[in-house]
Amino acid sequence: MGNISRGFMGRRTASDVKLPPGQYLTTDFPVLSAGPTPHIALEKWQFTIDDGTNVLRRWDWKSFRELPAENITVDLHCVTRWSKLGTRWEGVSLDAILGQLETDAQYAMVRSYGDYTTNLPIADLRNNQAWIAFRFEDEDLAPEHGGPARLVVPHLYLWKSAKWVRGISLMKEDRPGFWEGLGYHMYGNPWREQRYSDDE
Ligand SMILES: Nc1nc2c(c(=O)[nH]1)N[C@H]1C(S)=C(S)[C@@H](COP(=O)(O)O)O[C@H]1N2
Ligand SMILES: [Mo]
Repeated sequence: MGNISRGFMGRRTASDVKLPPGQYLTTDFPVLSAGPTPHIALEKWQFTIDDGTNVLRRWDWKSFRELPAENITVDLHCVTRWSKLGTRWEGVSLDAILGQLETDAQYAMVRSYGDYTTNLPIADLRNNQAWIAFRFEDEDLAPEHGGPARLVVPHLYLWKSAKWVRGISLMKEDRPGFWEGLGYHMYGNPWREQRYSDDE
């Protein structure tokens, strides 16, 4: 099939696309993990939302998979400068997860199996911008890429897309997660090149 007939869902090339500043295009899918890959049995998997004191919501794999799932096609931008375009995922929108949850908290700490954390404003998890994905390119998400399930929040640098997610802690004030505590930006907008803590 030629490029033209693939339509807007087809894979774009460097010439059709404006990448965020300082990024280059890649077609492979590098694995970037700060530690070993945890292997989580589906029977043991849980996802919880807490407010720092109490668990407010809890899903096991079965109840999580009963939530409505969506297919999304999104571009990924890693702070190590690779971008990968048109990646296809299936996942549950954070809108379905957070639902009608009433909270005056403004920030979230996303928690992973294996103890990785990353912080972001709750507003960035809502409004169809973030998903908990469990399939990638029509296959169950591979453990090295975050399976059984990972956060996908494509409008921020990819370190915010926590692999092996296990929950979200709601916070009244912003606090740094793993990379943010090591000098990476608290927000991480690739279009504004917010790589390190002293970038505006
Ligand atoms: N739990 C966890 N999530 C993580 C990481 C990690 O080390 N642990 N690395 C982050 C970083 S820095 C990047 S670039 C992406 C990489 O995702 P990939 O390995 O699927 O390419 O995952 C992010 N999510
Ligand atoms: Mo990264």
